[in-house]
Amino acid sequence: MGTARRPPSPRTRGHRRRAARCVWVDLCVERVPGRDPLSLTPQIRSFPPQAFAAAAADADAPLSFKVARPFETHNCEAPDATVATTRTELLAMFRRMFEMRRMEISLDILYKSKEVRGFCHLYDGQEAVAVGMQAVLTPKDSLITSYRDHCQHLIRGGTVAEVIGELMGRTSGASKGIGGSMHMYSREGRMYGGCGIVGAQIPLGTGAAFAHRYRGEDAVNVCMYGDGAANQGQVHEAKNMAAVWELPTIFVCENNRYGMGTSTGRASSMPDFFRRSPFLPGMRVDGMDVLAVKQAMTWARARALEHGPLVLEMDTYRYHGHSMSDPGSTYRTRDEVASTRQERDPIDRVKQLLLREGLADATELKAVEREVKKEIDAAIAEARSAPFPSPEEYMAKFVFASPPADHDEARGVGVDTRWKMSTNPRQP
Ligand SMILES: Cc1ncc(C[n+]2csc(CCOP(=O)(O)OP(=O)(O)O)c2C)c(N)n1
Ligand SMILES: [Mg+2]
Repeated sequence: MGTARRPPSPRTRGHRRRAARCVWVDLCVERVPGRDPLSLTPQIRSFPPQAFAAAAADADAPLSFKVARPFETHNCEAPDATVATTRTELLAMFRRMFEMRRMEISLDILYKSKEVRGFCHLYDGQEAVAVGMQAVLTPKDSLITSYRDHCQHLIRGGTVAEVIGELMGRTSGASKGIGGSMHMYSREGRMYGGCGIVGAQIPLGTGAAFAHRYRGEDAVNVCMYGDGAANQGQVHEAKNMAAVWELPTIFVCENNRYGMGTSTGRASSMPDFFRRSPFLPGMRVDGMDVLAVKQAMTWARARALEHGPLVLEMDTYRYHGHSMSDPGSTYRTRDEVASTRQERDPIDRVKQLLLREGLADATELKAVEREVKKEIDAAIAEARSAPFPSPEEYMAKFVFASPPADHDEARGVGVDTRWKMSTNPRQP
């Protein structure tokens, strides 16, 4: 590794910090009105606000709302509790979250009718986390997450058809139908998965943040993990390195209150995940409030670019069980799930806000829901008509190794690098 590839030394950090500060000023300029709500970039597919094309002339007039639950912080000051938004953005957030909910419920049905097989981890209940983040992230930022990744693919410019196609094992899927539910991926959206090994994405995300800094990009990495994964050793190793190198990493811990059937109270000796790393700033956010997530993310992104890593704990809730094999009712009561739906549902909260403030009426919102349902049905139809990957094209290439033509000379294919095909007793 040459000098140019070394991480920033303490001596160069000041310089980089100053560079990052200028960058943020530029981003602020770029982020003023004119930008479509929740869109990443015209090149990347994202939610088109056509449903609201006929919106009132003042649809983009500035509005502000105070978050209901204060931010709790560790090692830092909290951002302002008043969030700036517009009617257009709120409608877009409502539509986007409804789209995610409908997609996940449709996948549940497709799974039960065996059109989707394999692993399947649904995101319903947690939509506000993804959508609040989407309102802030730019195309240059990158994101990596666990196996609960369908909606993260959407916020990085992916489509519902790609998610459904992937789960149905079709070539139209995000990973060409060979990855399945846990392996969404989008190079153009800088969405690096979709990781099945609990916690494995955290060092990878830290590496992506290193790459952003190394290349001098004005970008952060959003590194997402669950409350269960928070107890993994590699999380702490990665956070330490991110802190030493002042990497622009936003560690987002989605605390949905349960791991794979175990509550945080039983599995974590210290379930205040935002306080877990004494050396990192941390903040707990109401992850069922999309505006609170947006505000937290705006603050976190600016801070990470200027000062390096921090932790956001999103206090959220998962309606479905851990995966399709978990009914989700053996370690929590039905009452708990029902009362969370009733009192904290992220979609209902935005809907009520829109209605209460006279920003939309019930008929308008119903029309949005109808439009989304049609869109999801069309994505299912598209997936059904797409081909399955052919074994020759995919399985032989990515799953099974075939010996190279000069296999007798091939080295390094066994545990012993001196191993040769001709000495393999299994070869005829
Ligand atoms: C290294 C490793 N250990 C165990 C598992 C099995 N496993 C899969 S998910 C999970 C729980 C993770 O819970 P959490 O991080 O809270 O995420 P959530 O499923 O709630 O989104 C476990 C133990 C795994 N996939 N990888
Ligand atoms: Mg969890």
